[in-house]
Order: sequence, then structure tokens, then C-alpha cells
Amino acid sequence: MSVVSTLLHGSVAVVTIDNPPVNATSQAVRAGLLAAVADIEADPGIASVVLRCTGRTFVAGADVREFDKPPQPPHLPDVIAAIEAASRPWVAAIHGSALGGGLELAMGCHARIAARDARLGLPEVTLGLIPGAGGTVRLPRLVAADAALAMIAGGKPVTAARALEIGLLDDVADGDLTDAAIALATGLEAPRRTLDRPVRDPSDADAFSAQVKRFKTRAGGQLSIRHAVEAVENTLVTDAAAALAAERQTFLDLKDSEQAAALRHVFFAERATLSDPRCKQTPRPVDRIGVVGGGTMGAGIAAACLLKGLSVTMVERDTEAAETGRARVAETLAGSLARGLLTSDARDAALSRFQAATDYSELAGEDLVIEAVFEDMQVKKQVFARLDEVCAPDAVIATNTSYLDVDELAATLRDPSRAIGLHFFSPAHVMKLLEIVLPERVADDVVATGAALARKLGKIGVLAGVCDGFIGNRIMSAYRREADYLLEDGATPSEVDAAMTGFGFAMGVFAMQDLAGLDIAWAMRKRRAATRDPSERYVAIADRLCQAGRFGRKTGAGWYDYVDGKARSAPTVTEIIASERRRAGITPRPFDPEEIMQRLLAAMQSEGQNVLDEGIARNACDIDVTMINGYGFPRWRGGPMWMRDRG
Ligand code: T1G
Ligand code: NAD
Repeated sequence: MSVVSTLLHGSVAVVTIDNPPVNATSQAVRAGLLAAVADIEADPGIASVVLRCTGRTFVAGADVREFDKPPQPPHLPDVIAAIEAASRPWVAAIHGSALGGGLELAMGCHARIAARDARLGLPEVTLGLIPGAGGTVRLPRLVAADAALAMIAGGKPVTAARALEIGLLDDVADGDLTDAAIALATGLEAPRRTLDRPVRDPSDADAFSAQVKRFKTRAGGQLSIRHAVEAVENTLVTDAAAALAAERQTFLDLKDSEQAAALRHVFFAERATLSDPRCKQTPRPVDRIGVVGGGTMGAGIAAACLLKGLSVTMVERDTEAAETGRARVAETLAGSLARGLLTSDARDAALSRFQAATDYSELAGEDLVIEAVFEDMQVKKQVFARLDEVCAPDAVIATNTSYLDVDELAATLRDPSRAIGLHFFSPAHVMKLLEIVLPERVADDVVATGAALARKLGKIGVLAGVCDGFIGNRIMSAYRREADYLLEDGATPSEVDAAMTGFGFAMGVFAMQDLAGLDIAWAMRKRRAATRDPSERYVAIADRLCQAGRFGRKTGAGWYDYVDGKARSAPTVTEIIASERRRAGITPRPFDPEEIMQRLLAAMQSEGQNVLDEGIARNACDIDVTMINGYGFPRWRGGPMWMRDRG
């Protein structure tokens, strides 16, 4: 079966692309489309054309796998130009996602219709690129420039309803999409070429200027966003041909850039994290989820499951705590509703699938139960013992512990093979990363069940071995330790944090500690004091802050003083650091951002190598995915291990 085929429906030619898994515009697809255009142009009996795709989606973009090789003709811009120049009208019939080159192809058509649940977008900036087949020139001719800028520089798709509203779609189909597209095509007199349309100026010039500035600021060091903004600005003031040429050149330059290579690495690495054969086994059911503990994490996990259509039973210590947990869940769903992430009906339906209880026997029917109680081994063992009694024999029992030994917890069960670690990140309904921690005796289908839950929740599941901190927290402990060394050696908290944000982290390591709370790590350090290696350098600055009751934002002071929510350098902290330097006999010296980042990266990479050597992570890609999706490592730099291996 050819990847592009044409069938006649009366005088309408239906051109179908069949290139699984996502109908990417591979070289074969591009050549097939060009041949179809020529055949149709040579047939006077054809009055109009419908372009559709088989499978789960319309064209989801150019084939990212081809980007490392020199582009092969026919090039997508030429295919799109041939369709746009056709003598008969072409209608794109969009289902699933029309993304990148797929949307560019649809914009080269003369009309567009989509299924109601379709999405349309130009995500090229997320790959370190800008649209390279006319997206920055045609989109501002179909929608107002501000809407075009949001799509191109933001990289996020819009729904079919939004696309219809802004003028990107001519119609939305509720019934059979192809039939609706044929009807639309039949009604078109002549092709209206997108490039012949004038650009649509922004609805509000001042707002547009502010939007441009916001995107350029937000871009930070990511080149693609800056170039995307400039391409849209250029389209507004340049003729179409010149704008197309400029866009193509920028695209080709960016395609060979280090940032695009890094982002392609992350794109494929994120899709490979569950390629372990055990993840492909038949999983146990994960429709009914039990959560023990309705605190920060328990409520977040419950909300994450409810938002993805699962049902949840939460068990807390007592009625008051259960009510508090329920309130936290309701508040989280209300936040998602306020952000337009779900309808009020969907929110109500989610709450109808949720119950908060105090009696563990309510968990008897759950497929999988996750404990998210205090980070205390004795408390968790008691909870595991109760779950062992009440849960169905093949129910999976999971722990959300951050640091504790999952093997030790598994051993408390009569059947340890059904225990697994599911390390969510806070806020659990937002953060994409889920570390799936595998105890020694975990059953293969329980691993598959953890992977199935990650997929169901739309999370990126990463397999981890059992150790102190698994992959992410272990590496974070290493660079947090290095940051403490830097303080004692002469740097200040704000210098370290500024070096990290300048590198591309969303937040510096000290600001992050103030947000999470210094007391949690302090409790852990005190627990481990007896077993600490006396020969290892130990920096007591953080302990001194905690002894002074400086636990971070929650106490109004931590590494920084907080005045009206704003962080300020704290004289108390400066004094504590100075006294610790004196005690250690260190003469402080200045550090520039490069040296700070060099030392922090070296700490991440060295601990990452230890994690690989001990088999805690399957490969370096999984470490990069973990640090990007759990700890704010800048995506466009590819991850600590990618940077090390690129040299
Ligand atoms: N090229 C090649 N393979 C792709 C691909 C692509 N564009 N998109 C997905 N795949 C593979 C993916 O690696 C996986 O393979 C399988 O398809 C299922 O993907 C000229 C230059 C469409 C929303 O950025 O957002 O066009 O692991 O697991 O969760 O201006 O895939 O099975 O072997 O993600 O259902 C722009 C990227 C490209 C869209 C479906 N397009 N893809 O999500 O499945 S640049 C994109 C996605 C471009 C033009 C420029 C998602 C999806 P395997 P999946 P999913
Ligand atoms: P929390 O203190 O906010 O919530 C713990 C909840 O467990 C409390 O509501 C408490 O009432 C409940 N609880 C205690 N014993 C119980 C029992 N026997 N039965 C039922 N409920 C009980 O703690 P948290 O921040 O949600 O952390 C929970 C777990 O998640 C810990 O293991 C923690 O290490 C881990 N974790 C936390 C984060 C984070 O950022 N907070 C991130 C990942 C993992």
C-alpha cells in the first residue's frame, strides 16, 4: 500500500496519507503528494480535492528522524506550494493532531475542516526550530498576528473550537469527517490561496508589542523562541516570497544548531523511558486507585488520577484529616477548572469518582493503592501491613516515599512481588515525571502496571533501582552538597541561584529549598548523622539556619528573608556563612557564574555516572529525562549527561 493514495468520490478526489505511526511527512509522503497533485491537475474531471490521513492522526509534522540527515527532495515547502497553486480547491480533513509540517500542509490547502477533538499547532520551537514550510507566513494570513504569535512562539496546540474561532478552520465536523470534507470541497468554487490573503494585523497593536517583549524575555537562552518571534514580525512587514525565504533559511540554520540536537535528543529520550521489555507485559488493572494519606502528595496524586478519569478512594487517619484531604483534592480540581483545563461537568464527574474515608477496608476493591503518609519507615510499615490485610491479593501496593528503602517496605508484605515505588513529584497533578522504583523481587507484570499507570496519567515514567534518592533526588543531593561547598568557599546564595537561572534553570537551588522547606532535609541529615562518613567534607550552614528556625518561605526566612513575598539577601545568613568559613578555616574567594555552573554540572554528571554504574538508572538518557522533567534542568541543553557526552 502506497503511503499516498487517491480515490474518486464523484468529482472529488480524496487523497489519503497512510504513514504510521503519526503520518509524518517523510520523503515518501512528500513524493507521493507531489505525484498526486500532478495526477489530479491532469484530470479535468476532478472538481475538488480532500486531503486526509488514516490512523490516529492527521500529519503530526515532518519526520523528526530525518533531521539529522541532509534534507531530501521534494522539500515540504515545494509540496505545499504545488498544492496551493493547484487549479482545483484542496480541503484538509484534520483529525487527531495537525502539528508542525502537518498544519503547514493544511494551511497550503484552500480550506480546512477538523473533527471536534482535533488539535492544531506549530510546536517547532519545542524542537529548537521554527516552522520551516511556511507556517510563520501563512498562519498570520489566516489568524490575527497575536494569535499566530502565541501559537508559533508558544509552541502549544489549540483546540478545534479555538481554531475555528480565530479563523484557522473553516468548519468543525461532528459526524463523518471525510463526508463533511467532501461536502465542503464540493461547495467551493475556486481555490483561495492562503498566500494571496493579506496578513491579519494584531487586534491590539500595544498588546502585540507587549506579547513580543514577553516572549523574547521568556525565551531566555532558547534561540528558537527568539527567532520565531522575529519571523512573525518579519511576515507583517515583508512580502510573502521574501518572508518564506527568510523563514526557510532560519529553519535550516536552527536545524543544525546544538540546541535543536539537544531537544531532539530529549524528544526521543522521553519516548524511550518505558522501552524495557517488562513494561510491555500485560499490566494489572489500574482503574480504581487507593491513596493512603491526604496530605500534599496524597491529595495531589488523587487529583492526578481523577483528572485522567480514574476513580480514587483516599484513606486518612481520622475524619478531620480525611475532610482536609478531600478539601485539598476539591481545591486542586477547582484550580484546574479555573485554568480551563477541564469543564465544570468533568470536574463534577471527577469528584463523583472520589471518596475520602478513614476505614482501610474501603480499599478492598482497589486495583492499586499508593501510600503517601509521613516519610517515616515505621509509619509506612504499619500502613503496608494494613494494606497487606485489606487489599485484594493481586492489587499492587505502592509507596510514594522520597528516600526510604523500598526493598525493606516490600519485605513486609506476604507477597513482596506486588510492591513497587511510585515517586511522584510535587505538585503531583502537574509534574510530568514519575520515578517507577523497582524492588528486587517485583513481578514483571507489576512493573508493567507501573508503566501503564504512568501512561494513563500522561506522565513520563522512568524506571529506577532502589537506593537513597533513586535517580533524581540522589543527583540533586550531590549538586546541593556542591552548592554548600561553594558557599563555604566564597560564593553567596544569590550568586549560586543567579548562575543557575542564567544557565536556564527555572529556579536556583537555594530558592528551591526555601520553597520546599529546609526542615525536611534537616530531619534527614539528623537521622543520618550517626552513619555519616567523618572523612567527607560536611558544611553545617543549612543546619545553622534550621537551628535558628529559618525553614524557608513557610517561616518567612530561610536562605533569604521574605518581605511581601519577595526574596532579599539575609544579613543573618551572610553572618552564619562567614562564621562557618572561619570555623572551617577557609579564606573566601569570588566565583563567577561559569565556575559555579561548572562545579554544579560536574557534581551532577559524576553522581549520574555513579547512578549508571550501580544500575539505578538504565541509561544516560533516563537521567537527562529525570533532571529535565523533575528538577527544571533546561530542556534546550539536553540534560547533564548529554552535555557531558557532547563534550
Ligand atoms: N517524527 C517522527 N516520529 C514521530 C513524530 C515526528 N514528528 N511524532 C511522533 N513520532 C513517533 C514517536 O517517536 C513514537 O515513536 C510514535 O510516533 C508515537 O509518538 C517542517 C520541521 C503526535 C501528539 O513536534 O507531539 O514539522 O516510540 O508516543 O503520545 O515546520 O507524538 O512508537 O517508535 O508521542 O500519541 C513537528 C511531535 C515536527 C509533533 C502523538 N511536530 N509529536 O502523541 O504518541 S517538526 C511535532 C507529538 C516540523 C515543519 C517542522 C506526539 C503526538 P515510537 P508518541 P502520542
Ligand atoms: P504530608 O505530611 O503533607 O502528608 C502526609 C499525610 O499522611 C498526612 O495528611 C497524615 O495525616 C497522613 N497519614 C499519616 N499516617 C497515616 C496513616 N497511618 N494512615 C493514613 N494517613 C496517614 O506529607 P507529604 O509531603 O504529602 O509526603 C508524603 C510522602 O510523599 C512522604 O513519603 C514524602 O517523602 C513523599 N514525597 C513528598 C514530596 C513533597 O514534595 N512533599 C515529593 C515526593 C514524595
